[in-house]
Amino acid sequence: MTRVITYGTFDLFHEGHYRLLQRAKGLGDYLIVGVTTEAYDKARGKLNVVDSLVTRIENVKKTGFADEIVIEETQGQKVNDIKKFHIDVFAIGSDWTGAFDYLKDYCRVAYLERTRNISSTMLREKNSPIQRIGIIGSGRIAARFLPEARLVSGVSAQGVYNPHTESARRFADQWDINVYEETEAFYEAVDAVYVASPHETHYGYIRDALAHGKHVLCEKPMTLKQRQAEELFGLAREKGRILFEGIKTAYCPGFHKLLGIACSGTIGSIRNVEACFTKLERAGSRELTDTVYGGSFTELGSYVLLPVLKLFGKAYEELRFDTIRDEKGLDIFTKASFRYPSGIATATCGLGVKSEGRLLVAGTKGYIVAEAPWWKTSYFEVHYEDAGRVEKYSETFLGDGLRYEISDFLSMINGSSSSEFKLTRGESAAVAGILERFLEEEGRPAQERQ
Ligand code: C2G
Repeated sequence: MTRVITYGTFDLFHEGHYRLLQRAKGLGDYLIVGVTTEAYDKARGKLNVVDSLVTRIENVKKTGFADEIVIEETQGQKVNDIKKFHIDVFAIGSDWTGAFDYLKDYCRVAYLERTRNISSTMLREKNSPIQRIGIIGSGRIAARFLPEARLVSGVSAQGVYNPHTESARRFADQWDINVYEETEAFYEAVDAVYVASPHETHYGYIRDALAHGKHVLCEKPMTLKQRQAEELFGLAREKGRILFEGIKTAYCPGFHKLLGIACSGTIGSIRNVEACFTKLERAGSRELTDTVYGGSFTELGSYVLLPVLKLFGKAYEELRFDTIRDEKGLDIFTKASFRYPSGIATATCGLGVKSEGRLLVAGTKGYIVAEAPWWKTSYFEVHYEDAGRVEKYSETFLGDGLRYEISDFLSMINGSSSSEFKLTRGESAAVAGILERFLEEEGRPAQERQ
């Protein structure tokens, strides 16, 4: 009996998949089909999978070609499967020609000609038209966004707007996108907007973009006032548009896994959360010279508040800030201390003081620790009373990580999945409320430009 194996995601099952399975089955007597998990697809950079694993398996089953279906979860699994299932032939589409030659040591490798003019990507684009994203702002963050957006299928960077037209023009040239000098023409040309302008201008731009019926992905901090965040989410709902705050850690697969483990009871009840992120800035940087909106907490606070709010919620009983300021009065190191009914937390950040950037979640049975850069979580450990027992977890974090939030933003626009739970509207508004209170206590209340 000749045993054949093939693998795939089989998203939005189509004729190309059908024909591949049919021919793979024709190569032998028994066909095993490996269907990828979402986590494995994410790890290999395939971000926009629409169908759930269950649906994809069902679709493979329905063809009647698969004698057995297995789940493909990790890199390196193919070799083990081939040995385990005594495989004679490994089959895969010709788009992979050469990529699996290393399996020739274990079985015959067959590259089957790919069916032309059909692909899951094409179907995804047909079902949900490409979202043309316009970028507001042309600084460092906007420059980080573009290469990441290019890796997410289903979005295209349409152009840039910045009232400082010189900067916008330079940016557009560099990235080969359009430049818009008037907001009306800009909104006319786009479906969604990425706001990467200075903090104090976010509110005005978001309101404007929503009023024009555009979806909005806004850099953190979305606003510096809770009431404004709530108002904007209300407006988005009214307009039937997605408003999404880009605290990238919230969408990063490793951080998501860490939260899952923390909430699973593995470390017991959570009693303490300590999050720290410091980044020494150059003396002349905007962050250290803007005496109204600069400083460590407006810059990095969103990151360190995130695990606190995710793990303990928004209903803290006490909040106190301790701050070290520079000669201009700007906070260069800030510690926000929270008291909750069942635990305590600190969110610490610095631009002028260096500390160990780590995330620590302590519970009644053990603790989780993720070292810097935990805000791009790719590795963490779970420790227990028995010092010899350490569980290690790793997760892929590709590039700058913005691709994850862009991909989630897109899924929410297309209605294919809801990522709202990763950072809820309430959590976003709570972050704004904490930043607002901090700025008030610092004697520099936010006055967003309208
Ligand atoms: N395929 C095809 N013709 C198409 C589209 C896809 O023959 N028009 C084949 C692919 O070459 C692959 C299978 O259908 O053999 C599944 O394709 P995908 O769902 O895109 O999965 P893929 O990312 O190719 O999975 O471990 C995963 C595998 O290594 C590859």
